[in-house]
Amino acid sequence: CCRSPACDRATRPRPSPLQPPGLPLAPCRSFSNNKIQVELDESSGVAVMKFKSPPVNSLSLEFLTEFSISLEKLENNRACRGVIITSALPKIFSSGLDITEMCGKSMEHYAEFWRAVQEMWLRLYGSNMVTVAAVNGSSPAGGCLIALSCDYRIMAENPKFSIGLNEAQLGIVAPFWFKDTFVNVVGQRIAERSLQLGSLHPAPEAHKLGLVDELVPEEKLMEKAAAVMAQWLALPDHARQLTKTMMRKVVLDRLVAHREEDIKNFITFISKESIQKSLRMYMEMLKKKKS
Ligand code: CO8
Repeated sequence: CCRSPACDRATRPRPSPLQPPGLPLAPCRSFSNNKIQVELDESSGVAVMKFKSPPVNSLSLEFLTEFSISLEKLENNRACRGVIITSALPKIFSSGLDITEMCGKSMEHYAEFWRAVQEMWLRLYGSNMVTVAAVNGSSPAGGCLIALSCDYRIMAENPKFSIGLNEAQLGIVAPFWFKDTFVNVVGQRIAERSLQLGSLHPAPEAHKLGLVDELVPEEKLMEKAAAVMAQWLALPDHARQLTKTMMRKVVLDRLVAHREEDIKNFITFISKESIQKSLRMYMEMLKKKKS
């Protein structure tokens, strides 16, 4: 058992608590891919991951692959205990799955894309690190899933920013593991209503529903996220990690057990002409809204 990342992380010496703002900068290691920038402060053990894929941080195959690789790198780095996830773009956290990846592509592409979506979620929801989402913009569908998969969600208190699983509005259905993640945060009743209506909740409403844990003025978001992270990291890793695993394992295992079937279901569903038509109309609606 002690070879597992959880045990390894639990028994190694813990770095110092998170450095308060204003002190000289601690040693930082950063790596940046095309779409995601990561900075790890080795003295605190906290990484900040910023999505930087304009215009809207949509979750393309390339983005998802970079995301999973970045998470894996941090997970395997003994100096990292927690990650704050946010966006480098103004007004948008993430617009969710890249709809163009689900339109007019081959079966092979749909399979590869869906496997990457699954992989991202398995890594994030199952992470041993403390994960805090600093939601600094709108966060529909897959963007909401990322926030829901973290341990704690702080959102900028701007009512123009909204969050939710709005798949029903696109004429598609959130998969069971999106639903499970949502239910585990807000409970059955709220999830049932919100999912059926494909609701996007403005930040104040999302807070009322428990979809996000806290609202703060946008300029205080990162400071608050750092403070929350320090609070979570003050506990011994092993107890927190084992508790997290106990809470999330059933839901994670359900996808692991049905992964291939889930990919097949996605391909069958997304290739239907009626679904393709809905997605095309939705993309057109987005473009019209702009002009
Ligand atoms: N995918 C691809 N392109 C997108 C997406 C997206 N998710 N979102 C926006 N874009 C594009 C727009 O078409 C536009 O392109 P262009 O510049 O070529 O016209 C560009 O990004 C900028 O978009 P906007 O002008 O709309 O930008 P705004 O800042 O005004 O608004 C929003 C940003 C709020 C994010 C808005 O773009 C929006 O609402 N986007 C749609 C978000 C959405 O509904 N996402 C759902 C994706 S589906 C998903 O994540 C889960 C699917 C589960 C699959 C289950 C199947 C079985």
